[in-house]
Amino acid sequence: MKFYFAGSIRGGREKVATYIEINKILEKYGTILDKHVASLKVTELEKDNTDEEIYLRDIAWIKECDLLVAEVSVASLGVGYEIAFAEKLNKKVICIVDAAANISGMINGNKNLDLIKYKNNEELIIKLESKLKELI
Ligand code: 6K6
Repeated sequence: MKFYFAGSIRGGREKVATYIEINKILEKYGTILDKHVASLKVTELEKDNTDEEIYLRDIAWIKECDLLVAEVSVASLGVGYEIAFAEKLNKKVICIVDAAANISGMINGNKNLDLIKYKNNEELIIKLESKLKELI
């Protein structure tokens, strides 16, 4: 199982600790194509890539993945774009959101997406593992 993980970068890194927790779970079930999104060193890891190179590489990885998992608590143009792109390709998409976040209506209202709402890390882990077992 190949995963693409989407999480806010220039939209804000407030939820990076949650991205790291999600990536730990995904690694139990398959390979994450883009590990840098959940890294504390993303700026350093990507410093030699132009935005055009990043865009072309990320689009290719979304085409390659079996499942896109997006943490959507922090509003991000890039994450929204990636979700819509994956949906158009008929990829499976799981969105994960902090129950206290002000989630976009374009995600909350799209019943084509699997949406996991969590109040704490324990709940997130239980719900994500259960969803992965259902889909894989
Ligand atoms: C690092 C620090 C600032 O800019 C960078 C390099 N930029 C990116 N590197 C890797 N992936 C990126 C970058 N910009 C956007 N993405 C993709 O879009 C990732 O796959 C994320 O899921 C999403 C983040 O979008 P923004 O709009 O929050 O940056």
